[in-house]
Amino acid sequence: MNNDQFEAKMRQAEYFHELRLVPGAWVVIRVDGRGFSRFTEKHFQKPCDERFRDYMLQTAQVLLEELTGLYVYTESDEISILIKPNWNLFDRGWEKAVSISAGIASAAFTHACGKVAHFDSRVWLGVNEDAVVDYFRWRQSDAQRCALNGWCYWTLRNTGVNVRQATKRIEKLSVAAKQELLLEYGITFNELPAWQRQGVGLYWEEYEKEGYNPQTDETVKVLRRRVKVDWELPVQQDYKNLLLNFMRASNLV
Ligand SMILES: Nc1nc2c(ncn2[C@@H]2O[C@H](COP(=O)(O)OP(=O)(O)OP(=O)(O)O)[C@@H](O)[C@H]2O)c(=O)[nH]1
Ligand SMILES: [Mg+2]
Repeated sequence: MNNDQFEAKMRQAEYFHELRLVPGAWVVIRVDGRGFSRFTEKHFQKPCDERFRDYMLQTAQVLLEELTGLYVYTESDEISILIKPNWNLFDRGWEKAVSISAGIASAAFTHACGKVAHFDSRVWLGVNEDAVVDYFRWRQSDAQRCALNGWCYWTLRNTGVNVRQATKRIEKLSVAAKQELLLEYGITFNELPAWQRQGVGLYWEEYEKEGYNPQTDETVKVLRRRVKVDWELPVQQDYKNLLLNFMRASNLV
């Protein structure tokens, strides 16, 4: 076997490397903190911690920029990055998309937080705009469910109830009953900060900046892009409209 044959034989065993993200499909890459239940328990306030949220937001912004995303959504220890159908980064290689996004998230979070943390990553594919809307509604309802459960669990724990009792007390309660439980402790769930209940969105916005044109010696207005952090994400139909706007605007570019 000559060198070329040997090279080809070895490359053949890189079995998944040729996999490509389906052409023309909407892509969402979701990264999720690995073992963050234990990690957050050691270092952060429960159930929601502003420092932790800020590290997640810094990580989300790096992902939006590095992966040239259209929209990024973060809740709990996860970040979803929406990528437009004609995205061509990494030649749409599936292995690259998954491994590089996990690498970026792990590095950015570790850098922001000062403690080593890892993220896993996966790819979701959407056939059309409606599927993408469903995806983000799905993650937003996960945020609502986790926030309500987290608040119930830690409110009970903070009054001296043990793990088993707290878990048992809330496991069969309806959403309304969980909200009632919180009210008994003076917490109105719907008045908690929106970032805790709805998650946070990041997207590009254009703004006008004053510039100087040396050729005409004039002050001119120029359009620039910056990342906007949306602390009050809408829900239901309004969220759908926001997402459709991003997707339709991206088709014009
Ligand atoms: N203390 C604290 N914990 C948080 C906060 N946000 C998310 N978490 C925790 O992060 C964990 C995220 O859940 P999972 O991703 O399902 O669990 P995990 O331990 O990361 O497990 P894997 O993702 O499977 O590796 C939950 O235990 C949340 O309570 C926060 O602001 N404060
Ligand atoms: Mg996790």
